[in-house]
Amino acid sequence: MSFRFVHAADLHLDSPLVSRSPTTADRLREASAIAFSRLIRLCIVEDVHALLLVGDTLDGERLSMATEVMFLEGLERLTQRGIQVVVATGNHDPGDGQGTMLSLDWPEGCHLIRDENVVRIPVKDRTGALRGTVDGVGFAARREERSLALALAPPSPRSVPAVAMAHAQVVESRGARRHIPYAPIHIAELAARPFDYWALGHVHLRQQVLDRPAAWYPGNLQGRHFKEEGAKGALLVEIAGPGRPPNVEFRSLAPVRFATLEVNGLGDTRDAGRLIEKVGAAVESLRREASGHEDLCLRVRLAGPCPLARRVDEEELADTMRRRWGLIEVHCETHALHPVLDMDALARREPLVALVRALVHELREDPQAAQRRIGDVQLFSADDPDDLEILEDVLNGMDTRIARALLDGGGDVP
Ligand SMILES: [Mn+2]
Repeated sequence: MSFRFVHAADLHLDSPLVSRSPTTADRLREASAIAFSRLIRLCIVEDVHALLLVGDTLDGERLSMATEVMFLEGLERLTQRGIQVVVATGNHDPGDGQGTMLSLDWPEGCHLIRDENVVRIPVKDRTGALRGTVDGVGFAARREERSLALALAPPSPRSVPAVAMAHAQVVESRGARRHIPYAPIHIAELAARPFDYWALGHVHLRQQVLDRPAAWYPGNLQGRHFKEEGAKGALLVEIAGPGRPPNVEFRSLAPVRFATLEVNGLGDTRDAGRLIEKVGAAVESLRREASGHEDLCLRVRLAGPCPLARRVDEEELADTMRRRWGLIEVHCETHALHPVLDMDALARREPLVALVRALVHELREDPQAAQRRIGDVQLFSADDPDDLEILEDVLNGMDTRIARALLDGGGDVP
């Protein structure tokens, strides 16, 4: 008998969205409600045994009445159908005495894991048969520096799949550095606790952090800014039996997607029409990927040589794009765009351009070289994917940007 559940985390309901325009903020509030109703529908349509919400369900203490009603009614639709709901607290919605999480009128069949004390929930189906167990810990207070998940251990022996849930920072996960390192845990520590599945929350980038036992972050439910890009949703998990590897499927639920488009190859773009056409091709391909049911907030980075480099107005282009393709929000960045330069000739003429070119080439080919140059200062690790991404960003077009700066400083365009 399999155990089937939906794993979601970091809903951040009623996030204040201060960094967005009022219009976008309205769309995102609506999108967050739609994503939540899709999450509920997913549980019903897939007829799962449980919904796991692994922390930061609420963004902060304040929950509007409309959101509170929507949230509790959604959960009640599940519990009425015999689908159990397990909610663990996180740093945004701690379970201490004054918290909103404690004052909510949770429907029967909802379990709140509110502090560091391990809770084990037997999950049963409608016939009363045991399908799986969920062990979890939660945050009592906002700041939690202890490794709470270390207290979790699977039942032994067991007749049904065992799942662990914890809002925690897996130290080695991608994008971990963008989050405060609350309740840190290492991959080796997850591996040493042989659950059938680790349901994690906190890091907003969806990822599998470990293969056996499978450990996943589902990412947040609806992106709110450009650090939360791509399709967002929840994981549908099925475990055929204890010790069996889970089947994990991502389901896209967010109606609004944040994305960054890098547009290069503009060397032959001599007029506005051609520029719009080139950018439009990139927008269309993103739309196809988003399968047409997501509205887009776009950041468009134009880079490389372009005859229009000195004419492009960021705001004007963004506005044109927004209207033309019905996008919610568009930001254009053109700082990496430059006039068509003969870099070989420049490098021969300008020693600084030659030096930067050689350096960029060296760092691209051999990221370890960056480490050697930086020396013992532990700012950069050539083994860290986050660091390599930052390095690649910095290097991208660096030689031509410096060449352009030199030219703007009095040189002639060759
Ligand atoms: Mn968190």
